[in-house]
Amino acid sequence: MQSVAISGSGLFVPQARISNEELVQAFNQYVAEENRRNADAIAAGSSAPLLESSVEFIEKASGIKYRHVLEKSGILDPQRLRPRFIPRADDELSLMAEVAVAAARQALAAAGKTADDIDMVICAASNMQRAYPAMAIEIQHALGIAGHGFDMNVACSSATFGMAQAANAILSGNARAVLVVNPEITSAHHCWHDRDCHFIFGDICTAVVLETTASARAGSWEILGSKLATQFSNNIRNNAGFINRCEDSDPQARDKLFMQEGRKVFKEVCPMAAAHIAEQLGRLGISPASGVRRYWLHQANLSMNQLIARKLLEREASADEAPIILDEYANTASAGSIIAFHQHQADLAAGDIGVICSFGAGYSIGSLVLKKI
Ligand code: CO8
Repeated sequence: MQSVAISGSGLFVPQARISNEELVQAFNQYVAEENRRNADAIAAGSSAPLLESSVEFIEKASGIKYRHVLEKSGILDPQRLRPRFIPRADDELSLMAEVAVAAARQALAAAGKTADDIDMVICAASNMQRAYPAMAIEIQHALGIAGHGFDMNVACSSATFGMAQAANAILSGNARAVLVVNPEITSAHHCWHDRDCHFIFGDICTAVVLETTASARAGSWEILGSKLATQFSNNIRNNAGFINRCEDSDPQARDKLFMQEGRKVFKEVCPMAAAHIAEQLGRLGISPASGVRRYWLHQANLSMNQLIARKLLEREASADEAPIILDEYANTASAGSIIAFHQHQADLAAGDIGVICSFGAGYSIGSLVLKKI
């Protein structure tokens, strides 16, 4: 029977990098300025002062040390706290397509494929730069790919859900090979002035090529199975959308950016993700503790990954078993588990089993069990 493999991956990393120290310095300057501006109301007790952030808290609570971003100066400007992007003309390549093309070229080269080999492009990410035309179609055009493309958004699970759709398209004969790109420009929909979460996100783009196992190069990863699950939750939410202007709501209001109940997310998603992976491996007859060589988990929070891996292995996981990349890149939404896969798969041997698993807003969980061929 025909099966599908991931035959190449690519990673675009923005050059600009922000340390926790730099981020906290800018944030605390914003806090001081806001508190000065509101001094009378604070003194009268009608307004609470904003509280400072701290490097120690960020590292302890999340494990994040750095994040890469497409534009640093605007984020670190205490009067702005958001990136400064220059508008582009409609006939210029859009920012999201630009980073996707850079990652895609690497993935194509790694797979030993050219544009002529690809029949379908999926742009899967937690936010799209515009409503239409689809980002995927612009990326397809920029790369000179025939066939078709479409966008999809399942927040942090966009990449895994996208790969599952790609595999189905190949199995059904709709495409010979599929390019899945995950341009995550999280800096533009992240709330850099919210102390509870200002440190969480970074920008990145990942890309993978999927094709039949028969046509894939040696060293590719056969997909033994994929499992997708969603369960509605408001604990991670962003209310920005095209209806906003007709509601006459404030486009700058807090709810038009990423919001979360971080504690609840942590408590609810960890057991769901561990059970999801265990159930899928069980169906494939693979032991989570002894049958899996590597877990490429979603990268939101270090303790979260340690807890999920501990539930699966029934002991602490080593960095070799469940690599962490969020210290360098922070949470990159759907790209996180793919970065881990991209950077930590070459050393494994033919026959080794690995699991990619994403979890996040929706809630949404997507896992792929892979075998190196
Ligand atoms: N500095 C100092 N102290 C702080 C700070 C700070 N920056 N922030 C909070 N504190 C204080 C709080 O005030 C609190 O104090 P007290 O105990 O006195 O009340 C104390 O620290 C503890 O606060 P929390 O309970 O909030 O801290 P946690 O230990 O829970 O850590 C985390 C917070 C890191 C957010 C943690 O809860 C977490 O990581 N949760 C999981 C989050 C997660 O996985 N979310 C997934 C979202 S990603 C996703 O699905 C993609 C969405 C689309 C992408 C959008 C891109 C923009």
